[in-house]
Amino acid sequence: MLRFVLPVAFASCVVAYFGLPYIERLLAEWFRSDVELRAQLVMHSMEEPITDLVKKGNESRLRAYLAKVTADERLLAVLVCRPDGSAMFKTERAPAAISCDAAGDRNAATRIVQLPSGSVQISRFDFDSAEPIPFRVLMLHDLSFVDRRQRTARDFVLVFVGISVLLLALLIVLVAWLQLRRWAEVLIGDIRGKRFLDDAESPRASMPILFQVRKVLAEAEEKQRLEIDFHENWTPQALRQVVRDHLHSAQVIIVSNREPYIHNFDADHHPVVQVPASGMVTALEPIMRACSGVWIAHGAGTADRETVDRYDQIRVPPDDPSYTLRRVWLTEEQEQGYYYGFSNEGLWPLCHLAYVRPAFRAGDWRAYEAVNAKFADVVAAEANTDSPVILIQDFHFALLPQLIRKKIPKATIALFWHIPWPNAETFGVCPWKREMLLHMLSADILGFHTRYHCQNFLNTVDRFVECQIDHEHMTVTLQGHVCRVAPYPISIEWPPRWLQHLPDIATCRAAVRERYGIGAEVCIGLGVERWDFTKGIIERFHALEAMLAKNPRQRGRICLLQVAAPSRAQLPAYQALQQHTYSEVERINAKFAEGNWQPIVLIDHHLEPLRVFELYRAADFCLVNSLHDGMNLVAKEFVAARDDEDGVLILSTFAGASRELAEAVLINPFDVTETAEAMETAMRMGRDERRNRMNLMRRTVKENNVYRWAGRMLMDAARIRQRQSLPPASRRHATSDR
Ligand code: GDG
Repeated sequence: MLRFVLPVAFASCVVAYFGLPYIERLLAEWFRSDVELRAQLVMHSMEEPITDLVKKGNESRLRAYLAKVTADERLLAVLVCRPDGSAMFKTERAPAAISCDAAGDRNAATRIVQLPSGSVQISRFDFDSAEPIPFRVLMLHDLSFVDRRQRTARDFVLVFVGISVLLLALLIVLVAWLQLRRWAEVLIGDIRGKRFLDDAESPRASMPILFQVRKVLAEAEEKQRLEIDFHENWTPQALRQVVRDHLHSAQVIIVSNREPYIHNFDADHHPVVQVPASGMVTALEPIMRACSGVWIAHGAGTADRETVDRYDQIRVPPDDPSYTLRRVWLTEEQEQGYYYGFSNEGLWPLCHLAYVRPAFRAGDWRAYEAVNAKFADVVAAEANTDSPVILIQDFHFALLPQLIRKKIPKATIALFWHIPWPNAETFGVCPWKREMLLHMLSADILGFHTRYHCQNFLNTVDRFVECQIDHEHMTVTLQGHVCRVAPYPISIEWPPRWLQHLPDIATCRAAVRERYGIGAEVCIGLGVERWDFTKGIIERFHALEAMLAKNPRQRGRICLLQVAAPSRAQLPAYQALQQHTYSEVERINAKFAEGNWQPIVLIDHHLEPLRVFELYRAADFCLVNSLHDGMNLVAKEFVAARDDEDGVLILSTFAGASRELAEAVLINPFDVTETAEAMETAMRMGRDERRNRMNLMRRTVKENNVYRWAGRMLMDAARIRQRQSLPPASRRHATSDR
């Protein structure tokens, strides 16, 4: 307020300082000429009587006459003087200091004399031709009233200026406040809706200051994005910095079904820790190591309960504890309905176009609801602040965003969907589609691997939910809540920590050949997956069969080493897949085996991560022919493991990874012939081409590592938190800006 009032007050003082003397002078001039006119008027009216009385020498009548005339308070006195300067007559109030000489010479008809009692104006009238005695009259007017009026006028002007300044200042403050409030509202609307310069044609863009601020905001955001996008060296330290600087060290909570460390009893009833075969765990574990925090997951191991403390917590990783794992216990029925039933027999086949029919049972849905509610309770119990950052993982927890939002309204919630999102028609077969979508939209961020999956999601929301969708900014607004839908292509840590425990490539190759009985001249093709029908395991066997049938020269020269880590083995579809796998391996091996050579070596159990990475280093090519896959981390792990810049990656175009690893040999996994040819291409490919392709892919995975994946999501979470911390924009902007 002072900043507005002071300049106005200062300017008014300057005007008053220079203007007041001028006004005073002007007023004095006016009053004096008025008094002069008055003196002439009075003289005019008394000229005849006074001449007559002087001529007659009748002093008593002259006294009486002049006493009447000077009864006027302003007319102080009249002096009648002889030509020699002596006084013929003086009225009573004539000041002693003024004599007939005071009139001055005859050229100056008027004079002003300063007396202690105030100023006096003397007007002189000469009657030179009067008979018998010429005389002159001095008329004295009291001018003290002029001083009084000047003072009054000055006081009035000062009060007037003071009040005007005050009113003006108030007006300026009011207008400025209204204007600033409006700009603030518009800016807050812009910042919330991330609309900076894209509506430059709108009338609001005509406000120059606003335009400038928006421009700066747009530049700042762009700079931040570029910094993130071109940050080539995303490391655990960089991620920690994001949490510290941008999220102000907020508590980070991860929620997933699968736990990063499972404790199972071995044959001697000793708890043994195991890292599960899971792409989600592969990606999230290094992030938790970097950010600390709490990871909440289903305790599914046989020794899990024995290894937690009384709060169901355990510090992990076991060798270097850096974060807390909080285990949640489910009953067998809950696990059956929520995990095996709705998640894996319903949503998994629904989201993967692998032509396995999804099964939806009301009982499974109820279990899914109950388990989601249970996890929401645990999240609320583990939150140690009212605004934690909660990273929910995968399709097991579609209901969690809304359930958590109700318990922790200020939480920043991100749900990452690790599997593909199908098109609207496909998703439409889910009986609880609307409930799922409404719950998901309570998140602040919904992440998918690819833009295509985001578009599918937005189209699905468009079809089944009444809400506002901004396709340009990829946001969905439902009942005032804005949910950002964005692609975050997941990745792996770089460099993978397992590499430091492994010897050079030649030693790894020798060890693997020895372990699995593969001859020195035999080319090693590798497949690593959870034993899942989406991964195309049977299809790759058929491709190998087709290649060996078509090209007998390759017999004895290639061995496909297939790791199939058992997964969801309780479910009929997975049991059938396992049986089918065994029978196909047996059939194809029997068809082509020669001497010690057999075309397929099946590793039908879970391997330790170190052994998996040893296989990557030993392989000549890695075959990733998923029928449908959100991303596929095996492809990225293979590339990361090859610090010799050798090896060929064959990759399905239906895996999200194919969007980034364009230098792989890309295939349609449903086309057996094409896959067979790709294997031959890999076997034939020269060293230079292998190096060039591998180099490019290694650069991509190095730059787009998992720290960058998490960093981008956490930066977006930080931006959302910043926006939410702003005061609410006015209703008008809140609706019109979206
Ligand atoms: C989902 C999406 C998305 C495999 N066998 C063993 C083992 N693995 C490890 C691999 C890799 C991981 O499992 C599998 O990664 P995928 O990416 O293929 O994963 P899914 O489990 O299907 O995961 C997928 C992923 O989420 C991440 O968002 O990419 O599209 O379906 O890390 O090395 N690990 C160990 N032993 C094994 O026998 N230790």
